[in-house]
Amino acid sequence: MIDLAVEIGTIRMSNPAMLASGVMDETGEALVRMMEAGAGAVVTKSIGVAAHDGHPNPCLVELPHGYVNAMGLPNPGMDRFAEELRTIMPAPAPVIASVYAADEEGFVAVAAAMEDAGAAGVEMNLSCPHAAGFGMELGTDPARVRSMVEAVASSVSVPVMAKLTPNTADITAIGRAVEDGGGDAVVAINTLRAMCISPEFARPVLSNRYGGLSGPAVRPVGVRAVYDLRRELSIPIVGVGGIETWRDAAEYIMAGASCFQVGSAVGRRGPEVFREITGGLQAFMESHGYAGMKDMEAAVHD
Ligand code: RRO
Repeated sequence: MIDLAVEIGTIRMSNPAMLASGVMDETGEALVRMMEAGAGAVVTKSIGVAAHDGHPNPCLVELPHGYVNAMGLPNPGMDRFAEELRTIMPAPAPVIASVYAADEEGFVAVAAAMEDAGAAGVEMNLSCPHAAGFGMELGTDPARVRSMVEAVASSVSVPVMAKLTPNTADITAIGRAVEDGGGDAVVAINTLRAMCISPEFARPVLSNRYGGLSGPAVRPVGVRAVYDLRRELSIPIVGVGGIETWRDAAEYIMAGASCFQVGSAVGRRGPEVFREITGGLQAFMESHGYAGMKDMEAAVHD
């Protein structure tokens, strides 16, 4: 059997399929369940300095080819979540803490609390498409991105990744800012800013009006983003957006991703999706003569 192991800095994964932030990742128990289902690593729900309620319902719309969500960063805050993380340490697979904040100081505080609680890496959320003062509002300005990544990368010793938004004219400019700021990897992509309307009620369905589109509908956008980033960056890329099968994962890897994340598919198909994807990838790689992940990475680039 082909060994699917991958490394992002000091984060060692037995396989390249990570749980994406925001799905089945709010408690230690849920994170361990995803590891047992075959995830090579897990990313937590985005955690901030203080507890946050999130948006009122309705905050999720299910569509034939994906979800539109506006959860609104619900989380218990860094102190309470650090306690939760400690209950599962040492964990059977690496836990990467997704962190959000409004400025450098906040990012540094949450990242340090998560490292202290046992997180093997930090994923900076610079890309939530519907959170005033957070996420994509900060993550579309290369100078701000560089400054925030610099602040976190120089204050923790675990690898620092930054999750990018596709809602920008040139994602590679943001990727370059992450690399220049000392980030260890970029994660592409977060959700696409979207809206659903109820004709009967003549109003938007989500209480927040705007939400983020995920699932199979966004996959070609994510694959294109990874392809573009690969042409410009030297740091590893984590591909995410609409991966449900081994073929989808292979697209991202061949576009230039070192590993990938699975989010909506866990909701749409269940946690079994991790073993389905990694098993399928192994069979494909064997039959097409790929020796390991590095061998297949960026295969479509000249
Ligand atoms: O919590 C959310 O509403 C949310 C976040 Br933090 C994010 O990064 N992306 C998204 O689609 N939803």
